[in-house]
Amino acid sequence: MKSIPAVLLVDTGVDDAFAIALAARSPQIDLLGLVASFGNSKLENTLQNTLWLTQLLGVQVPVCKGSAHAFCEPDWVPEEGVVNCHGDRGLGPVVAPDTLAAAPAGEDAVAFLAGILERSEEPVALIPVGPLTDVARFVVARPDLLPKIRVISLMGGAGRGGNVTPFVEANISSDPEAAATVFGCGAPIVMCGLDCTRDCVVTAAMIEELRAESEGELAQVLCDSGAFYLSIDELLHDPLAVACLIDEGVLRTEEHYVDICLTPGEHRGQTVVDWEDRLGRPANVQVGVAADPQRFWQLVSAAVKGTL
Ligand SMILES: [Ca+2]
Repeated sequence: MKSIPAVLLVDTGVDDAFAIALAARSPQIDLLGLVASFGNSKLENTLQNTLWLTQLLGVQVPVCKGSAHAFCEPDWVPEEGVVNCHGDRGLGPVVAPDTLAAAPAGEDAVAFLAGILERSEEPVALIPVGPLTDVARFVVARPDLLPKIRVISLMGGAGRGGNVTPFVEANISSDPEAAATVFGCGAPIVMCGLDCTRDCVVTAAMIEELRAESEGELAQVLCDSGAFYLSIDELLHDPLAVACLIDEGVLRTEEHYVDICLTPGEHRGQTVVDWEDRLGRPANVQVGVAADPQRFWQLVSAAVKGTL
């Protein structure tokens, strides 16, 4: 299979770190760039984490500084000291060095994405695994480049049951207006939401087995971060949005019309799926409904070990 040109948009984040390793090491993905935004931690942390991971992976992939806040909420600041499964700085107990050899690309995310899509002969897959802010900014600024988007394979959303509220998933909740813009942009969308990432269970025992089979600093960082994160939430969400491009058998999807709820309250940011197509509107999303956990972990664990 020919490799797929792709840009990964991250908010690194423990599960983002595994997604970066998978995208960078899979021979089926030609990783052309990374964009780091706010999300699992504030922008300065997610950017530093992303740069550090590319250094540990030994890949020369440009990293762009993305958005520090949501599309329509310029005053948003992350809550300090909130204990979550990503820890204070994004990688759980592991902290990226303050000084790194790599520096971010000197472009705004819109110009960065436009340059990559313009230079690519083939349409490029965008893989957002954090808030959809930078993808939304891009499709608004450069609708002329929509035909150069092969697919937007995103981690986010939930057709049935959320993780921020009973209805809403975290990435979409972080920037609902951006999500509404992206879901309505007309590019092909694959939604790896909680409906399918709930199948991507990774246990502490699986991480320890992986640690025993791996060598090198990257694997150590991923296993240390992963052990912390999985002790709180046993689901490794983000790599599924990458894995489904590498192996179509990883994900089962259904085509449906999906809308984003923007009404204030506990439904704000809900991905409302018309499961029975009652509205009769054209489907805009391939909704992931189930994942194959064995095939998923086979890819992710091989990426960590460097045996893909
Ligand atoms: Ca993420």
